[in-house]
Amino acid sequence: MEAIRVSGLDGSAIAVHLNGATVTEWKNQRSDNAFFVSERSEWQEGRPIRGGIPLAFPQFAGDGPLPNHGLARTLPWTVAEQATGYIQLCLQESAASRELWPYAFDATYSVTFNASSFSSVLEITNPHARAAGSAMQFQALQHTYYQLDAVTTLQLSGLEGRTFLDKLTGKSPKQAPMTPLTIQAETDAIFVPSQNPRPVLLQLEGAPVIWNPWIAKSAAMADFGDEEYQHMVCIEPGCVSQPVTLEPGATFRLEQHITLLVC
Ligand code: TA6
Repeated sequence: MEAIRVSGLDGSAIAVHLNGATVTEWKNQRSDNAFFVSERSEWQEGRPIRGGIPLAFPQFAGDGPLPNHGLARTLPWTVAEQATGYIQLCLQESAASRELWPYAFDATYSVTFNASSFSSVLEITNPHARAAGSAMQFQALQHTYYQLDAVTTLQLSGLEGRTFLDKLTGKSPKQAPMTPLTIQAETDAIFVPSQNPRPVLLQLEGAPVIWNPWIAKSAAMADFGDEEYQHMVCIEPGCVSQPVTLEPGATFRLEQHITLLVC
């Protein structure tokens, strides 16, 4: 599965796959790849890539009748526009998508980057005319995998005291501690929106999902190395706990902005 390589300023570059519009690399001023990709990832059309930024749409996880994380991450997108430090991909409803989900939609995924910042915006439009069409409801998320030296040294600030649904204990609401979030065991936390969202280590809007499979879940995933949990964390901006209702003619926008803290 060939990647599209886009060059940016100051030696920066990204790699993106038409399969799911999945960004798998961001070469920046601090690393050859800020994103984690499993050495055991599958690289087949129609199969999810284990790493980078898989897109979850119109469903998160197994919350409904669709495959895990919906259909966007395993359908072929097309390039709409490309320039230095920028690429935009698009996906429209098709016979393949209608088999799984009976709604018309127009999706675009725009990535803008350089050697110190990376932004990716997922936009979903309900193409029906305002008068004639019907609203559509969905979840959407950018499932971003970050490469880490050691997950046990991660301090994730900006979520102190926030409410989250714990997927490991059946989504019961819990309160995050008033200290930076650390990962010391399997973690699968769906944060709910807050009135005053703050930058979460990497500037994120909305309410992220934080995930690390830890030991047992890593061993259970065929496309994930047993020890790889030690060098990754998923910080996933999205609308999960409160699905989106999109009226005819309206456009939903989910942004992710990553700024390298040069220290
Ligand atoms: O985002 C967290 C999560 O929903 C986990 O529960 C785990 O299922 C992860 O996504 C990966 O899902 P995948 O379908 O890519 O194996």
